[in-house]
Amino acid sequence: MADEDDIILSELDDEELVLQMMDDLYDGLKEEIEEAVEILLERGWTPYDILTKALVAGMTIVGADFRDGILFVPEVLLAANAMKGGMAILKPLLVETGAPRMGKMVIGTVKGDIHDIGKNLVSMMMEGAGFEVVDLGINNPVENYIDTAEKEGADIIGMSALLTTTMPYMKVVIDALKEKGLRDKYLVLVGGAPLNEEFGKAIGADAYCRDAAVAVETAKHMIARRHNQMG
Ligand code: B1M
Repeated sequence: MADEDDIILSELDDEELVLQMMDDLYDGLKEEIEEAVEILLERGWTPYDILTKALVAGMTIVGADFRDGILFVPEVLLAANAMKGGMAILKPLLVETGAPRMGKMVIGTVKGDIHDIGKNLVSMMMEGAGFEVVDLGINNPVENYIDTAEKEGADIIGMSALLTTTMPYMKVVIDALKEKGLRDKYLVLVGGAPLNEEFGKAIGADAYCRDAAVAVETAKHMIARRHNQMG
């Protein structure tokens, strides 16, 4: 629908374009988000900066208005869909090929929880850093984590939870690992907006990861330490 108010994204400077992306994400305009991501890439932005400074920053605004009852589930779904459109363009760029193999991670969102944007971001960044990632998707019971980690010979089990009601399930998975005598076999990393360092410690995870970049750094550091210990 072209009218005189139509905004030509390519004519905006970087700052205006990022603000416009936040608006477009808020309005769930997937095509506009995809176009803007392409424009920023052409202008030399790194995929990571586009993710964090435009897409994640925009989603934070959506989250605040969702919390405050200004936005509702259908609108947030559209915003999430628009964000995924942008992420799909960035994924192959974040996932470099030929990076040395760092280790293997099985990751999924826990049972009862269907939020997957943050988890997908972690998967992408981990792959970009040279980890092999087996993505279990959403709503995962204990068996999915443990059976897949065993079958795949994973080094790391990653869990994501976005709801205060689902985050305790992470402990269920960790306790099941303990019961099976498998706890020390895996590094268990947890993340998601409602978690914090203390919670990670309390449930017996190896580390809480504030964001995807921290997940990558923590995984690299812990895998290296483990290799050194074994060596
Ligand atoms: Co939901 N939701 N939601 N939601 N949603 C939240 C989480 C909420 C905080 C919104 C709010 O009220 N402000 C709130 C939870 C409140 C609480 O628990 N106390 C909430 C609610 C209540 C709900 C429903 C119950 C709403 C309803 O139905 N009435 C419902 C629950 C459904 C369910 O899961 N059973 C629901 C549904 C949905 C949608 C389906 C509409 C949609 C999800 C779409 C999708 O994911 N495909 C949605 C969305 C989009 C959100 C918000 C707005 C955004 C989440 C997001 O994608 N953030 C969210 C508000 C918020 O978090 N501010 C909200 C962007 C993403 C990049 O960040 O996921 O935090 P995040 O991931 C970060 C880090 O946390 C970390 O790294 C990521 C990247 O840096 N990280 C990890 C995440 N996982 C990790 C795993 C790791 C490591 C790091 O492993 C190693």
